[in-house]
Amino acid sequence: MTAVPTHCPYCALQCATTLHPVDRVQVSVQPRAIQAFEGGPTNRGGLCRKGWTAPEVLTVPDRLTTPLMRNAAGNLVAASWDEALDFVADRIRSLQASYGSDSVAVFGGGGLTNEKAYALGKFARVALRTANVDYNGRFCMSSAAAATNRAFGIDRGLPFPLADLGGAGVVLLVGSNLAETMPPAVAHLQSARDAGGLLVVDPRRTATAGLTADDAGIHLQATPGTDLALVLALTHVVLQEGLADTAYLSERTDDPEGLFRSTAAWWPERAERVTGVPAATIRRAARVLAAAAPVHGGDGVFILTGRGAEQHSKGTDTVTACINLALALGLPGRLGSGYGCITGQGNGQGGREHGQKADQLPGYRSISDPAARAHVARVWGVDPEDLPGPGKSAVELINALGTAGGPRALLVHGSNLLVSAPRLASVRERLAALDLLVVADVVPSETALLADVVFPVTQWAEEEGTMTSLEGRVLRRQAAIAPPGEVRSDLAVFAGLASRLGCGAAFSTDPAEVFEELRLASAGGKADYSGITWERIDAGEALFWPVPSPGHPGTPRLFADGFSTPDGRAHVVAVDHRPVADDLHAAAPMYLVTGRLLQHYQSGAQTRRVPELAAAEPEVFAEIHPRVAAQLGIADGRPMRLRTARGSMVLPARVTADVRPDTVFVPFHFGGSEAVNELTNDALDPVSRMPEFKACAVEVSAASLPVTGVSA
Ligand SMILES: Nc1nc2c(c(=O)[nH]1)N[C@H]1C(S)=C(S)[C@@H](COP(=O)(O)OP(=O)(O)OC[C@H]3O[C@@H](n4cnc5c(=O)[nH]c(N)nc54)[C@H](O)[C@@H]3O)O[C@H]1N2
Ligand SMILES: Nc1nc2c(c(=O)[nH]1)N[C@H]1C(S)=C(S)[C@@H](COP(=O)(O)OP(=O)(O)OC[C@H]3O[C@@H](n4cnc5c(=O)[nH]c(N)nc54)[C@H](O)[C@@H]3O)O[C@H]1N2
Ligand code: SF4
Ligand SMILES: [Mo]
Repeated sequence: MTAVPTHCPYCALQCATTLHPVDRVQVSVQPRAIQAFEGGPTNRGGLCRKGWTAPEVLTVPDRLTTPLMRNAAGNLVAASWDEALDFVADRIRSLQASYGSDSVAVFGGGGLTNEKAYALGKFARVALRTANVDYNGRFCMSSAAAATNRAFGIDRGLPFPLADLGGAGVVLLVGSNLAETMPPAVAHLQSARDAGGLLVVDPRRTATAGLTADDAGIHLQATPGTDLALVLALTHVVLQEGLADTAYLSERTDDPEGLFRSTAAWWPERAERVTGVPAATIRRAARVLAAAAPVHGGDGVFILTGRGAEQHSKGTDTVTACINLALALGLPGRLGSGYGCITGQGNGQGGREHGQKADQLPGYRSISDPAARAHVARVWGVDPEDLPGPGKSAVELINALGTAGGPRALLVHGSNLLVSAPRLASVRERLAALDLLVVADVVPSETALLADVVFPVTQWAEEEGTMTSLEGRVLRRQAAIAPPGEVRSDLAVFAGLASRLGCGAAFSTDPAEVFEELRLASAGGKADYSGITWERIDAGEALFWPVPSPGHPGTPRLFADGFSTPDGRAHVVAVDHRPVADDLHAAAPMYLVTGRLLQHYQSGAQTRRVPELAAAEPEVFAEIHPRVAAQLGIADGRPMRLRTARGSMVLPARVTADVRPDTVFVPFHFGGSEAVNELTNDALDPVSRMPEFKACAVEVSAASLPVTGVSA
């Protein structure tokens, strides 16, 4: 076999790689510079440590290679595909006969290819006829998606190519640790750093915040959960000091007055009391932002949000405040400026466009829109009346499992809920209350180990398909090797179950065929893929959606001529600050903040199995400030206890001055007794239904117990 051009399996940067098969089951990987759109390739020919070691996951010793079924003794044992599919189809049929079609739920993932994600949504709506389908993007992108839909009428994480950052005078990163979560992307921050314009809002001095050193920018080390107040104050200064782009505001937004009103009360001294960021620093940051804005002849400003700003019960409003700041500066739709959200998962963007989300149909259509239903029903060959309506969002779906009237069966494709969902004690309880749990995965994840039936599925280097990067660029994933053992695509699970359930609609197991159908289903939708073909991508075309016809060049930059709202203007939504849902009190006087490490990916199901990565970060820990550690008698490397309203956990301390004194930080990549989601809060954002992973009150104490252990 020859070298195969494809992309990294992990994050949304989707670094281009070349795979060289070394034998039947293993590949070696090299970075590849892809034909770029103007300013240069997104990864600049680089890979992070996870990308370099990704081939290891193909041959981990416990790779799933046959279907597994739980036997009478309660053990998972090998089974044939026919046995496993027959069993699952029988159980689904009898549960739906007793409890109705909504009694079977499906949970998808933003790591699935577009083809898999599309087939999953169609399978849920057409074969199961259930409203209950949602996915882990609810934990990830949903607040930014809700805010951008509200303001711009469309949600494409970056409405411009990443390389556009390359010429900017200022990049403001709100709650993003880009240097650890997408290391090759840091190259695009250089021009802002050179201009002294890298602004980073993070309660920790992360590797990214560290890039502001030596006058390269400003680290605004705000109190967790206070970004909204901070951004309102930045906007206040821009407006009060006459630095706003007033012509832009009146031409391109619907309510400049509303913007003034909603920020009028957020003078910097007031924001200082809430955020801990000195008023003088807020003023300085606002002036740096304005000086680089196009209206003042600057080199351009990008405002970007990450999960640190979004994973809150007010995440949608925080992103809205960032968009309002961008509007005040006249950025969105201007070449070399803009607002964007940094999508996380490999196909986090495409995964939210083709129907895995409870309220969506392919092409980013609304499942409540009669015209959208009619279009998609026609492509699927079903009656629009037979399509279910919107279902429950991820956390609400999990909380309903096994309750009276709630789903009694759950099929999981591409998520390790038992590590990554908030408030795990309740997740465990809800999963245990199910009559049937089916998990498709590549490895025996914590969630798969709890299932009644496990399907072994293909991963990146073994499959064909497409992924949509954080820029909205559609990329090809190509197979370099054949899958091992009895491994099949998720597509085979959907097709095998659909036919056994007597579903008349077509479920192809050929991803190329599925993509052709996705093109039709997305045609005319916001995320219109109808002009994209695998051949065009393979020929090296840089195709950013929408691509509404075969001859269309794609849309690298949105909003140049108007926004996707009915009146073409950006909608100003007035928002105000509010506290964290589970805020500090006398018994829990510090914030627990969670997030990522460079070495691990998500629930760690894949990266904890890579020896080099596991050796680099073998176990969970908590970052704590030296002053507080000393007060509490906690020494570096020694056990400390964290207690929140959800549970308590003992873990080793990593004493570091990089974290605010009122904050402890714990990575969420570890399972079992090391899972920090035992402690996190599942309070939801009212608009996006995003849970508040990023901040809750915690009591911290020294512990004498052995390190790592969870108790209620
Ligand atoms: N190494 C690695 N890379 C990844 C992933 C991974 O698991 N590992 N996952 C991918 C995915 S799916 C995603 S979504 C992205 C996420 O990428 P990021 O958003 O960069 O990642 P996080 O570490 O979750 O959060 C970013 C920062 O938010 C800070 N933070 C916490 N609370 C607050 C707050 O209230 N306000 C502010 N301003 N900051 C706060 C944290 O200290 C953290 O440094 O990464 C992608 N890339
Ligand atoms: N406390 C806390 N919790 C968080 C976050 C946080 O910042 N803090 N971040 C949240 C965010 S942003 C995200 S995105 C979620 C992610 O958390 P999860 O949803 O758990 O994501 P992964 O760990 O990527 O899980 C993907 C699973 O799918 C498997 N897999 C890989 N490819 C395929 C495939 O093609 N098909 C199938 N069927 N399976 C496949 C992998 O082996 C893995 O077990 O975590 C969320 N949880
Ligand atoms: S930055 Fe993301 S896509 Fe690039 S190599 Fe690392 S994990 Fe893979
Ligand atoms: Mo994510």
